[in-house]
Amino acid sequence: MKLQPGRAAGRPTLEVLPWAEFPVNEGGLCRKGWTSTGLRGSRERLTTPLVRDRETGALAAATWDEALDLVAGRIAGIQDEHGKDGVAIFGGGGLTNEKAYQLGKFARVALGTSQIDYNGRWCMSSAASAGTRTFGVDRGLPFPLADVEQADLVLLVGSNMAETMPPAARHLDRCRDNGGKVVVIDPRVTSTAERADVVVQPVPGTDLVLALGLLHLVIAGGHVDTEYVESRTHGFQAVADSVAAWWPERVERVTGVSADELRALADLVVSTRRVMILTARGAEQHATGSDTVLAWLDLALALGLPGRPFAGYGCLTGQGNGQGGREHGQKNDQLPGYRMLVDPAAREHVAGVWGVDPDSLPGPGRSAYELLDALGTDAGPKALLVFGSNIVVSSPNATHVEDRLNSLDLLVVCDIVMSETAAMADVVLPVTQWAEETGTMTNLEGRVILRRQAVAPPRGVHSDLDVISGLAERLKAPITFSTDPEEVFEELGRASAGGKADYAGISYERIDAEQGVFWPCPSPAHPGTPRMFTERFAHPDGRARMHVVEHRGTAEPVDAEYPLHLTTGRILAQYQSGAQTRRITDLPDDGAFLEMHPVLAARLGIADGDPVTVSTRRGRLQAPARVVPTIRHDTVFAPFHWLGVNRLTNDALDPASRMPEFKVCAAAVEAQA
Ligand SMILES: Nc1nc2c(c(=O)[nH]1)N[C@H]1C(S)=C(S)[C@@H](COP(=O)(O)OP(=O)(O)OC[C@H]3O[C@@H](n4cnc5c(=O)[nH]c(N)nc54)[C@H](O)[C@@H]3O)O[C@H]1N2
Ligand SMILES: Nc1nc2c(c(=O)[nH]1)N[C@H]1C(S)=C(S)[C@@H](COP(=O)(O)OP(=O)(O)OC[C@H]3O[C@@H](n4cnc5c(=O)[nH]c(N)nc54)[C@H](O)[C@@H]3O)O[C@H]1N2
Ligand SMILES: [Mo]
Repeated sequence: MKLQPGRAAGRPTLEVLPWAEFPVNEGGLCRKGWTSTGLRGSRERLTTPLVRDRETGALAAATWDEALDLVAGRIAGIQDEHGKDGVAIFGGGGLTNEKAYQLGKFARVALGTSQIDYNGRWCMSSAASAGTRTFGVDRGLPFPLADVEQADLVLLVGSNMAETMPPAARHLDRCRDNGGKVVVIDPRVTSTAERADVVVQPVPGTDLVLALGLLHLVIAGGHVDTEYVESRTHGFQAVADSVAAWWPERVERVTGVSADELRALADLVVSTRRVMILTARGAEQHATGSDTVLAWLDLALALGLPGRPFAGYGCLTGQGNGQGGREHGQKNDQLPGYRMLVDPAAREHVAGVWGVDPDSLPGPGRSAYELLDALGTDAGPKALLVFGSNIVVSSPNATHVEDRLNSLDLLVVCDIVMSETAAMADVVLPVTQWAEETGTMTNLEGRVILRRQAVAPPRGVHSDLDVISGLAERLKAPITFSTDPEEVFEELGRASAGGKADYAGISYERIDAEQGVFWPCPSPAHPGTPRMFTERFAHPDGRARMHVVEHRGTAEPVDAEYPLHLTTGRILAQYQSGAQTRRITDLPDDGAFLEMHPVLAARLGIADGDPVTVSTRRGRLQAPARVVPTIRHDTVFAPFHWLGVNRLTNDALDPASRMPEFKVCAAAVEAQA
């Protein structure tokens, strides 16, 4: 098998896109972006396939043919014994659209398995589920990011944008320069909060009640956009009835946000016209995450925001291809273009593009955590192939996940470095990274952008597309899997045609010429859709749905034994599981820490920098204390970039999105003796 570079291989990206004029980041990168080339040619890069020696237990170099023959042979054996679903796939939101699409097709056609899901389940799934229910479609931002600059008021609900999307935070600064106001809702006063006009610090996991309380005040004050609600939505009356009982003092008891603060916030919201509500992981990564987003969407609709210029609701997407990665088939229930596997017409269409019998396609499989939880059990898969995720570090209740991975007959990991998950694998396959391959990504605005290959990959390294194709061939798949990204993209366009995320009119040429193209874009003559919902929503009758949601509270309330809320998140200098950023020497890597308020620290006899033990019902972690006045007294925070933090987190899942409750569980902290 040979690596096939994209057609414009070697052409410097600068000639393709005038970056400084690119409206999303204006050529700006964050610290991780500037240093990311550090992994190129680094000794940390994997450059040869590795196969675990059964006798010594060590990973040893193998040729690509040996490794792929072995993987295909073991897959065939496992499927003979345990059925097609004996083999599972775990994908990633960092993969290009071409890879994500090809991975979904590989699972359903070459493996015939229903068992595929991906790390986006940890990421935007709650917002995706809520957006689909309310609007009939899920697109992170239904408007360009630069619209933020023209808003009168931006509400950031659980986003630390200044650390997690620094180039995007410039738009926020300009919004304020233009006279707009910014509200940050976060249990911590983050660097994003430092740029805000108003900071609201709720108890973790109570954003839902905050939204209900605001809607209560909007209705009580007579500020509902009645004309909009009547002409563009369904379900308002039931929602209005349900929030009647959420008067400010009751909201205060749940959220810790005072009744006065809530009233002031409501006054601000109703006195401004262009209000933008943006949620991120702080509000979404909860077992009530999808209901929380529904509640904020109800508020947005009652105010008549979605579709109004420079206003509305958006979800701040996570990974590089967090948006595209969730559209084209690596989700357990999904076919390309946001089509659903259970829909006979969708199966017919996509099977037609693929050249297979629709009846041969499996049905929906398990969601990400349920899949990991089932590995190696009697009813669960016996083999797992991982593409683009470091699951032992980033999954909730990680000790359990590690146990499940250890119980597998076969673990295959495709990665660029020896991640903690790769280190557990039976077979490790070294793949190309961003600059070394061509492919498209869809950003948080629904803008499809093209990243051309700029440099040659290290010798011995192949693309994920090569791996998929090589395995499919060895598994005697009924169809072939192209390794040429542009060819795959053209096929993706046909497969997505007529779907909600319709790419049929998008080509590599157009992306280059137009600074990206926004989906839906059903034909080459269509201009693409930067702003959605201006006239209608994506439900068949064009109206949005409002939803009654109830306050359920967090899955694991605090008690005498575990009296503190533990929340987790990110810091500027590290990325996700740290697999890439910890290997870049220019980035500070101080390890995990536990942030706590001086009042709590004093009560526990802890000084800044002291080693502490934080424990939950699932595990313990030792880390230095970081004593800061910016966090709530009842809450502690740890970044999840280092192994061990997720041994503490709760695997309670949201019933609709299957999102785990990363953002809150009950914890105890003590000084180390
Ligand atoms: N530096 C850096 N940037 C990144 C990443 C990274 O790993 N490092 N990862 C990327 C990815 S994949 C994603 S998904 C995004 C995530 O981007 P963000 O969502 O901005 O990041 P987080 O730090 O996970 O969470 C944001 C904030 O939520 C707060 N929070 C915790 N619990 C609650 C709660 O119950 N309610 C509210 N309102 N807030 C709460 C935390 O204190 C935190 O400041 O970042 C992307 N950018
Ligand atoms: N406690 C806690 N846990 C969390 C979160 C949280 O806020 N708190 N956030 C969650 C969120 S939002 C996310 S998105 C996840 C992310 O967590 P992970 O899914 O673990 O994400 P990464 O660390 O980016 O892992 C990606 C892996 O893919 C490799 N890789 C990079 N490019 C490629 C490629 O092109 N092909 C292949 N095959 N591999 C590649 C990288 O080297 C790395 O090992 O973590 C989740 N976990
Ligand atoms: Mo994410």
